[in-house]
Amino acid sequence: AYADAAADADYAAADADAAAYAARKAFWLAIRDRLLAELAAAASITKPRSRPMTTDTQEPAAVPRDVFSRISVVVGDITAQPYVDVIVNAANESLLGGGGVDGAIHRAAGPKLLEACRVLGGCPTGSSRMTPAFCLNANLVAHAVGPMWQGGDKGEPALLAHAYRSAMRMAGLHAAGIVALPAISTGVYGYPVDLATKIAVREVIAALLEWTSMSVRLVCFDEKTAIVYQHELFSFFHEWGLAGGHVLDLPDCSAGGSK
Ligand code: AR6
Repeated sequence: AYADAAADADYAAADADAAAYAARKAFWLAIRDRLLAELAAAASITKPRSRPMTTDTQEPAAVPRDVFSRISVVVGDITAQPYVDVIVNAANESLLGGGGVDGAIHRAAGPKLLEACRVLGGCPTGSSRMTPAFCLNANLVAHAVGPMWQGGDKGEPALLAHAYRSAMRMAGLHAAGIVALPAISTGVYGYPVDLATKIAVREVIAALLEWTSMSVRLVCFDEKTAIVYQHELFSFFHEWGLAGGHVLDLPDCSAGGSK
């Protein structure tokens, strides 16, 4: 009778998980449908709209379709991801750890990460430094230092772009196949998510054009950020005339990971 009760409890828990999963999946499918409807409504636009330049990155003349198949957006904890070659950290200039994703990465990597960071002696804003990943399920960590948001007129866009570019370049030079990235500067540093996302997407695409065997997993800690990323990716590839032929990966909601 005890075994039966335990089995019943297992089945009930599994049913609850399945219901939660179905609800989250329906949520994402509704968002995808809305975005597709927006794209269809905008289909009369045939040439790229002009976008405000947020960084000094050159607009690519054309974005090959495969670039978009090398980007996925997931919701979750970056330290709990399946193996990646490089995890990008949102660090500060001291490189000596902190809260947010930095704290999570140091906790998961173990104390050797702090020792390795100490040797580096800091890193200026807009740049990055590489260390081993120690106990993380990854090979290397690129510690990127994004800017603190101070209203947007203190060079924040260029500094954020350079932080991404530096980390992606580090990853490329280390022959990374897959790179996991958090939304740098959008937590403790207060960078507005919509503005930061435009820069992140642009820099990631520029890097994927350069490093042709690299893939990127954009790891969002919350669903709201993931929606902004999805939206920016859709609008970016719509602008470059690639809509219709490719469906982006939906975030892996089964992994959970809301704040
Ligand atoms: N996995 C993925 N994303 C996460 C995680 C996680 N485990 N934890 C937080 N985020 P933040 P910043 C998201 O504050 O704004 C640190 O103290 C978070 O929701 O980690 O660049 C450093 O030492 C947000 O979307 O980094 C610096 O002093 C994003 O990661 C300072 O914070 C970045 O939030 C850097 O601030």
